[in-house]
Amino acid sequence: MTGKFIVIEGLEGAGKTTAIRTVATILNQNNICDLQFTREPGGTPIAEALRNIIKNGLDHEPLTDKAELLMLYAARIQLIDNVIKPALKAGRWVIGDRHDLSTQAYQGGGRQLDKVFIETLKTQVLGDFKPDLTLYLDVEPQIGLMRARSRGELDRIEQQSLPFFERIRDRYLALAQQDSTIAVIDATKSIDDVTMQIQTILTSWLATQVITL
Ligand code: Z5A
Repeated sequence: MTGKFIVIEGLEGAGKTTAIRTVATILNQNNICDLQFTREPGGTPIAEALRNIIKNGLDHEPLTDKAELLMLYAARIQLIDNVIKPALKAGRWVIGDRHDLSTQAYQGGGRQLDKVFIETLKTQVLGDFKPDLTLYLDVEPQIGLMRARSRGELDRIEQQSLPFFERIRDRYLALAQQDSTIAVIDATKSIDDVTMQIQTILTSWLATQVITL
């Protein structure tokens, strides 16, 4: 009896926080109540310390793109080995706020780091571990950034220019086309509409799963 790993992805301001609540509600309605929530980077003490450096830097030392990538994978494997895999093994379902697709989109698309370099690292660190289902909330960067920036101060990544976020969105969409476990949700719509889209996708996906409760 193992749990499933569902991930919510998207640009900042796409509505991941609301979507996570919606997913949890739908799972509860299907009698899946033993849930573990994670966020990336983060979710363990070491991974949270790395998150702080990735988001805010440290002592004005420039953080190189490659070091950022390595920290993301260090944080991810801490979370996978210490939290996600034990939870799945215990039959708990895991709902992740971001996972590896973020790295493919932000570091691969946004930072334009070498594809082979990222792929090699991913294979070495993660092996064949991947989410059972990813819900990608697709939003134009202008809309997402407007929503997110109304909240106040910007972190290291949020301070990037619009073309950076456009490259990320392009990469997300390209990757979603190649992977049937990634569902694209139109997140430019109202919160009610986005909730309906999630309900439809998740309900039909659940119907295809062999679930032992
Ligand atoms: N990052 C990376 O580069 N590489 C990686 O591998 C990983 C991460 C894993 C994490 O920061 C940063 O790390 C992130 C990517 C990078 N940086 N950026 N940029 P974070 O966790 O602090 O930030 P985030 O993941 O982008 O979260 P967010 O900005 O809070 O986005 P959100 O959760 O999607 O937004 P929200 O809080 O759900 O919604 C924002 C506002 O919009 C809120 O007021 C909502 O009420 C409103 N909203 C939401 N949906 C709607 C709709 N449909 N209509 C109208 N208004 C809406």
